[in-house]
Amino acid sequence: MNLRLILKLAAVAGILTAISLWMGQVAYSWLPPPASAEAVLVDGLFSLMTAIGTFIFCGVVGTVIYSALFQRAGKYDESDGPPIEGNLTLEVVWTAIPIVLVIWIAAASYRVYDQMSILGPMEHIHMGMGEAIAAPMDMAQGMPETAGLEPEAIEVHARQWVWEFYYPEANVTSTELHLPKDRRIKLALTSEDVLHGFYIPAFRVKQDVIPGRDIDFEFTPILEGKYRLRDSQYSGTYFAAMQADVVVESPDAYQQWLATAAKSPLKPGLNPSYDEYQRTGGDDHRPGWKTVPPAPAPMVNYVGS
Ligand SMILES: [Cu+2]
Repeated sequence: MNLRLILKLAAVAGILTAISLWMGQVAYSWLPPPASAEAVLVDGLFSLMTAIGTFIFCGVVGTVIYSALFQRAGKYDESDGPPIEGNLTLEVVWTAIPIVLVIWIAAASYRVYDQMSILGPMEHIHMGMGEAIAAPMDMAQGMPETAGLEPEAIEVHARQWVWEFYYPEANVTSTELHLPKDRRIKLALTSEDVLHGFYIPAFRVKQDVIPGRDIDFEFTPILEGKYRLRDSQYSGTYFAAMQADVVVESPDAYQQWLATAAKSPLKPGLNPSYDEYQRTGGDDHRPGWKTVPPAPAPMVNYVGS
């Protein structure tokens, strides 16, 4: 290879790198605002993978386009190309680069999972032994300093098709999830019937809620605002209505909310699936197959909107 060609290729690689880095930054805007410490980590990983993907995509597609435009055979040239066989350097390079990339992505992913303290599915669960396995809380850089404080424990009960939240310390029940900002949250996820999925896109965390199990799930909200909890596992007829608002507020506002809610009398909570079922007259007036009737609205201190 002559020097000219090397310089040309280096320039192309430089341009590709610049485009990839830019795309990696743009990738942050494709996702909802990162409202948890975990979301920041996940978005960083997503940005890295987008940048690497952009480099490979542009490199491959660019080479194909360049070849098609500038290296094409003459119109009636049907002869074979030169019989090139074997190039040890090239083979070593194209084997080494993917290996390095895969190891790089694996290491970055592992680091993110490690910082999130995401455990395997079996470690999430304490099998009725009354003993929760605490996640090793190694507050990595970027994670808010909440060490020393016990995680805020909240119970999440999933049933067809409503989310019910219980705050044991204040003895409060709600159909809208309230969370204090910058505080480690420890949810105990239980399902009373079938498989549901706890998923808040703005938090980038997701966990299956498995009937018969009591699953610990921890994360740290860092951005005040209103988000949406969705069911990420198909759980039956009114599964799409199985959503709830998630309000992240300052610890003071959260305590205030708990105190006010604790004084409120119990009333029927939000339950869109039940309302819809009633409106259509139950199974008698529904076309097609019968459905499991939705559970009646839970009795809660705070309904939400
Ligand atoms: Cu569900």
